[in-house]
Amino acid sequence: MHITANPYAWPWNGDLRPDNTALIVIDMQTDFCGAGGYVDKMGYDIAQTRAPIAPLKTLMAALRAAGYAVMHTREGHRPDLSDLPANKRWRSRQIGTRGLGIGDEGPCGRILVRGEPGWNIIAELAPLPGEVVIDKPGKGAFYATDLELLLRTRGIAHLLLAGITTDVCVHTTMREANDRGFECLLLSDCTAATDDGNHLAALKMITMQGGVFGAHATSSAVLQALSGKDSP
Ligand code: C5J
Repeated sequence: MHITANPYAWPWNGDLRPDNTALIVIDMQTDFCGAGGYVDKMGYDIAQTRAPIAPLKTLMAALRAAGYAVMHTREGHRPDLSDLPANKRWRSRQIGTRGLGIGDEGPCGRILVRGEPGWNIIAELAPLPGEVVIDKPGKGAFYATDLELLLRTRGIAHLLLAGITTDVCVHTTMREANDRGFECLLLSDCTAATDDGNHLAALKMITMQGGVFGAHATSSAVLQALSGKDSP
């Protein structure tokens, strides 16, 4: 089975099965798409980062019903900030309301700190009991986590990537996964950036060199494939 995608029908080998493919939903946390969260306090428009919520909800339901694994990530740091590099904290304070940065107290609790309200995955896309949730201190979901071990143990070779933001955590994770040999498909309407130009550039980057990091497709192309209608 293939999914209609750009720049090639995905996956490369047509071997798309529920037992070798997982959806990874990246950082759909209040801090990135909720009122009063980190992205909101930085002054970006959360309407952009909320755009993937509706298509993602539909896609997650369809994939779960078809037996595909749905996994989630959360970016966040330990309450004592011992896993927060000083330069990451400093840079995060250079923009936003009153210089609030990672680890500081905001309207949704301490920004990007594990256990705080803003760090939670939004209720609309909450993980189901038993689904994998990866807590990551960095932008990529493979760095300093057990994600690769979990995927390899389950025999997952293909990754559907969604969540926010396209140009930062989603792209970093896609690049990390690609270097590890995972076949990646980024779902263009199930991701978003704080800047639309960056979103479009991130999609374009994927298509270079015959699909340098994999491919991208819409969630409707995935739904079509799940319904049994293969791409040409
Ligand atoms: C950022 C993310 N943008 N989830 N994190 O800092 O993309």
